[in-house]
Amino acid sequence: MGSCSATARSSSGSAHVTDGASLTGGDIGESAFEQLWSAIADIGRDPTTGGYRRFAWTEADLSMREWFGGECATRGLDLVEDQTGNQWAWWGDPDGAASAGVVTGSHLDSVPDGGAFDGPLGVVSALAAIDKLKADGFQPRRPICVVNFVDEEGARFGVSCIGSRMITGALSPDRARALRDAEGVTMAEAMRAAGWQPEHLGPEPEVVARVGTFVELHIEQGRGLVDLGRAVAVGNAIWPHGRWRIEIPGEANHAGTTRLSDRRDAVIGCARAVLAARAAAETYDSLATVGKINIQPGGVNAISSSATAWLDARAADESALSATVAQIEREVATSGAVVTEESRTPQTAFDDALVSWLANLLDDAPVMSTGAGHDAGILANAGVSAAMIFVRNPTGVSHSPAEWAEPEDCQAGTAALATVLAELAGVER
Ligand code: HGY
Ligand code: MN
Ligand code: MN
Repeated sequence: MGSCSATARSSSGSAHVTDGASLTGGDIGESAFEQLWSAIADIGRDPTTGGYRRFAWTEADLSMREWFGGECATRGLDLVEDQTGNQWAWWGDPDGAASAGVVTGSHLDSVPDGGAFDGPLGVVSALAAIDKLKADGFQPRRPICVVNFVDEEGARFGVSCIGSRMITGALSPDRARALRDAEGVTMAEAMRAAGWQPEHLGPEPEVVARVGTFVELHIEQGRGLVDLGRAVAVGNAIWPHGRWRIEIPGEANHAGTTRLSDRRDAVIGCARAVLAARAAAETYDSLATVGKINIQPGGVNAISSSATAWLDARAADESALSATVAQIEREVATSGAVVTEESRTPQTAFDDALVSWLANLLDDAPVMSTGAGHDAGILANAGVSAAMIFVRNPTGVSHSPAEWAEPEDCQAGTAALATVLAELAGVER
């Protein structure tokens, strides 16, 4: 693929990107991007925190899906929804072409109080890139698609990347249907309430086979690009990571009458689990976080009868990840806690040839790995040629309303994506 780069740079006519300042002025249609962006700015936004709560199959998520469908219709893209709810908007017939499609996009759901960019930046940039290609009179020789993957964050049902895991066979449909949210609603019930048929969930190899190449654009979730002074990078790998549920037993009793020596306080075990996660991460140079805790019965004047803590752990390699979790398991066992794996995603290497080709095409863009999970990683692990484009985040903060990208960097990302789509879809590969 690297050999394509010399002609690639000139044939698409797109702006060449090294940083925001080098973007050809007005090339992408700033107002088109801004219009797309502002149309979703208030959907699922909590006015108090400024964060987004766009959880799968909720009203906010359904509004985002409807918005996406409308934008695809406006562009004459054919919207196809698979049985899991992923939305695929095709420019060209995915089943009538000699080569499988060039797919981009990301997700529109969020974590609790998430930022505006994690997910939507990839979708909006994809639509804006298509606008640019259409305005340029570009005729794809391979079908191009913008995808919105359902439930990437797993904020509601606990398992991330439900949409891509399901279609690739990485998540069992029975398990997915039975996942419950905090109110006890199963995923099957939530889907059905939104008008879907969860009984049809399952692997969809014919859907995956339409994806010849997948390039997901995403806000960077750290400060790599800030430190490098670049607007855009290419992602080449994802750390192995997973989620574990820690159930800590206790015994309910009166806070004002129970002697300290007589207590079995689940919150003490929970505190031990939190500190064990931190200690294990320090030992193995990994990352371990307890970001969600459920304490029962939750009375100020009652000793807790049980607690559930969720562990998110990530590491540079599989053995460091396993060692991190094993150390935490040993520590929490002293409180009688039981640890259950809820999901685990192996180390992911994106397509090397695609990564080098992208970096070369995008003016020797830096190449970086990430500890964040993405649908691109799930597809790559299922054998799809995939890679990512990251856009600079000056705050370096993500999964928070502080997440940010400057407008000129959004333009740079869109320009980069337009270039990539034009090159990948402009010649048979
Ligand atoms: O949690 C993650 O890694 C991601 O942002 N979905
Ligand atoms: Mn995220
Ligand atoms: Mn994301």
